Amino acid sequence: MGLEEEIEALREEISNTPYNKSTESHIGRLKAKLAEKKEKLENQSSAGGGHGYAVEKTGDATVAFVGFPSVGKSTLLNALTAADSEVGAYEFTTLDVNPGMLQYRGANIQLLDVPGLIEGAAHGRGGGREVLSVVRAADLAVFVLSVFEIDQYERLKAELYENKIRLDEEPPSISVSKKGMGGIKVTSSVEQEMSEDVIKEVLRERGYVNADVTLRENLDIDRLIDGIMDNRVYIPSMVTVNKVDLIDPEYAETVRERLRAHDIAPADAVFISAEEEKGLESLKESIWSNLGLMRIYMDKPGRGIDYDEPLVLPEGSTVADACEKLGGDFEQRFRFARVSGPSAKHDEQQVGTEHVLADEDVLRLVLRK
Ligand SMILES: Nc1nc2c(ncn2[C@@H]2O[C@H](COP(=O)(O)OP(=O)(O)OP(=O)(O)O)[C@@H](O)[C@H]2O)c(=O)[nH]1
Ligand SMILES: [Mg+2]
Repeated sequence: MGLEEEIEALREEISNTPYNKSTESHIGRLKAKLAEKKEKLENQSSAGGGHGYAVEKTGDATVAFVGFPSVGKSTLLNALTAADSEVGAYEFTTLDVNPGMLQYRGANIQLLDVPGLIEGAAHGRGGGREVLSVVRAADLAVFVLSVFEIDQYERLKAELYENKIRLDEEPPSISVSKKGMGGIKVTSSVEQEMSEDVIKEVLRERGYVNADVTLRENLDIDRLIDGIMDNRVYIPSMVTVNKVDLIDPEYAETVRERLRAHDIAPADAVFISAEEEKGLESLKESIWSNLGLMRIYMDKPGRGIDYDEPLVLPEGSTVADACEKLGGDFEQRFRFARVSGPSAKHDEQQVGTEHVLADEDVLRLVLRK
């Protein structure tokens, strides 16, 4: 039996086995085995000369537009950026990944228009795997849905999941350290719904013989496997609904219903018309907030405060992070900093490298000569 058949057989067995306490360990083992085989298959095919898209990551953040063919991804990219991505009234106009740069609030946000995801893309058909590798490297996935095809959302999400992209969730809180002896020891700071035996089975299947496993959240089998496999990425996502120019106002309620049916709060989905350039300001605003970025205005000696080109950092960044992003020898020469704005107790507050900055702070670094 080839790897692909083995994977198919495992999938089948998993879906045919009812889940209960007595089958839990068995299912755990099967799922771990499946994850292992999929990884192997992947390594094989990438060794066989599979080449991903080499889109260089530039700017402060990268956003991937994910959608079926012809939903308007290229039109949208063109409307948002200066790039000229080919737009056509037939499917698969975009045979390659098109990058464009969106300037928003002083940040450079790279937008990637990826070819339409199709059925089976995650299994390497239709060049889908290369497309998905682009999504994996992004800081945010934006699902582009056409107003008449909201249901495509589930398929897109499934494709991403299959390709080990986890949306809107934190990485599992689990650590495993290999030991020389003593078998597998499980410690958990919270109560687990899975029995210890299941956890051990899954780890053994992954090849652990002696190891200390520490869990800090209640995990199910899938998240346990995610936690012990490499290669999972965790990125936020959002939804935009395109081609709203084609519907009557009354139909909007139907669209909202469809969104709710897929657990998308209608208020969180951004309604746009890429063609008529409507709703694009809300979309940019929403992309910005989903990326979780903030602007730091640098007060440069002799040059004043630079409001045009802020330093763009992830929310929660510190003065040390700002120094690092600035590069050079700022970190080594750092004496103290002065901060004014939302994070400061008062103007020109003197702070150290550990100070947590906030959006629109003004920052001045005082350095050693
Ligand atoms: N009415 C209307 N048509 C749109 C809108 N956005 C895109 N279109 C049309 O939809 C068709 C497909 O648009 P593209 O931007 O090429 O779609 P795509 O998602 O990039 O498609 P692929 O590259 O094939 O994956 C084109 O004829 C566009 O003119 C919109 O907001 N309203
Ligand atoms: Mg396109």
